[in-house]
Amino acid sequence: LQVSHIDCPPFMDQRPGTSGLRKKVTRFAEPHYLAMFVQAIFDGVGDLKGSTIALGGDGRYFNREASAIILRMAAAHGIAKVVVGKGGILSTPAVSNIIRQRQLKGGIVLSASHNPGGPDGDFGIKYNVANGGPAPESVTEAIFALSQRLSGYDILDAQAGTIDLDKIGTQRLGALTVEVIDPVADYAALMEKLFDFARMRSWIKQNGVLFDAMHAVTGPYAEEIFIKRLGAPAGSIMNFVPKPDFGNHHPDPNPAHAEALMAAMWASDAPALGAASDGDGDRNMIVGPKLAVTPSDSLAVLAANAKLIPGYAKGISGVARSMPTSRAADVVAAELGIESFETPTGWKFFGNLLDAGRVTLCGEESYGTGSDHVREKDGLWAVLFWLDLLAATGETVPAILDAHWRRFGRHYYSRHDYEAVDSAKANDIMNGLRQRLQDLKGRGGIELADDFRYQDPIDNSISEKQGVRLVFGNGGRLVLRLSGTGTEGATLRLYIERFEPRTGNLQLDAQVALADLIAQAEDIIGIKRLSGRAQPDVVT
Ligand code: VG1
Ligand code: CO
Repeated sequence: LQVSHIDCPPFMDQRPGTSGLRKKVTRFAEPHYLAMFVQAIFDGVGDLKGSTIALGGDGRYFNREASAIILRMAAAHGIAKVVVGKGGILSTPAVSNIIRQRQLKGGIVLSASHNPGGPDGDFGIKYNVANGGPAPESVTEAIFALSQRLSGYDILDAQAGTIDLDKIGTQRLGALTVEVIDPVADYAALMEKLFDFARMRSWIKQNGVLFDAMHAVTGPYAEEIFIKRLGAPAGSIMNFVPKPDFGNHHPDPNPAHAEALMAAMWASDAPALGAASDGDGDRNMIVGPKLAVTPSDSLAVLAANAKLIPGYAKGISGVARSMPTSRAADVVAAELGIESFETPTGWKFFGNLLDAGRVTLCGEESYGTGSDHVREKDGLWAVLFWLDLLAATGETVPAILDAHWRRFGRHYYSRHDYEAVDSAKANDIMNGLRQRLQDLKGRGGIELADDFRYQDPIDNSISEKQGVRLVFGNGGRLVLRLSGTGTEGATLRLYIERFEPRTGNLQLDAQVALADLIAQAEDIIGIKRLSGRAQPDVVT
């Protein structure tokens, strides 16, 4: 009727990476590029006709244009209803929650997460399935395969009308129902079920909190939760007005990119807790006065103390971490007598374990932490967990970490990123190391040298070549992998870890504690030598 079929040859570069398809905005804005990928999603997922899905994004540049195209394509595809956040905005964990609470078929998230935005920045799109989590590899591979042989896409003609994304309520677009919802309400209600808001409210009054939304999607969520529901003073949130270009920053919550927050937390009048989240609200950084918590430690601390939090008072069933994440959580799991799992990088690998009830908490070294309350990592959730933990114990962030290390020992940890390396060079470095794995075993204290292979314990699916691990007899570890979220050249990530027993020196600076291993990594792998880079671009 009002549907057009647009003929278009396939784009050959639409393979989803660690977390959906990410490209420069300029690529996404090329005629038909986004639409062809959306068609691949609709066909690749299969049975979307007559179903309801969610749609939301982190508000970055091109978010609204993309939303409008997707709605017209949803109408053309015969999708019955789309639940979309006001203004096209929904954080990644909020999408996950909406899919679960409303029992939707799935959802589309428009985000390139921690990557910079704006007309010259990045855009991204990813599909989440009915459990609320990122599509598993079987689905993303099916989408990719389709994207390579599509000959066009279906879209409702523009004359059929438009949706006012700023008007809450139900509207029609052809045969499609579009429900525009408040992006924050359901999510905030979920947080109230998990944490003791009364206790946190009085703690904030005494100790103060500072949350940096980095001009990204968590601004409105933080305003509702910290200011309105927890009574924090107005100055407790910063950069909380979302901007399409994130104020020209990387919306990446780490000490290198959240500079303003770090400065505030190093000042003499710093509040007791500082925190930040990323573009789409699934990452978190926890900071105490003059101290940033390593994400791997954060996961271990949350696991060790979960029983103090109302939502986890019954205890946790198990913990999962991505392979490059430090083994601090494993030590806690062993002590608690619960299972621990090591998965490839990317939240999609936690979904089956969470669904099966085998794990309650999951985490990644890349400032990602989450639980079975949704099927994505969740930035604000992690901040509230720490806040509630501080309120429950009356302790400070440094005291909690100190006590943790004294009980379990400390996993000194750092990640060195070499960004936008020439792809051929980066592949040579990776493959050169892979070829030497057999030789490396048994040399220089290396006990295990392999390319991580994961077999999912629930559906037995296998994922290979997930990163090289060199494990030393003394508990040290070097990991090298290529990023799957970049949009320029290749990014090499080197992860360095060393275990210090509880009786050892627990108060060193991580770079100092790891200096020998870092030098050994250069001897063995030679990233600097082979890439010609003098230093990593980002050290976390
Ligand atoms: C990075 C992180 C990974 C994370 C992924 C998505 O992937 O290392 O742990 O799951 O980003 O996070 P990669 O392949 O670049 O190392 V987000 O918040 O950017 O969606
Ligand atoms: Co993110």
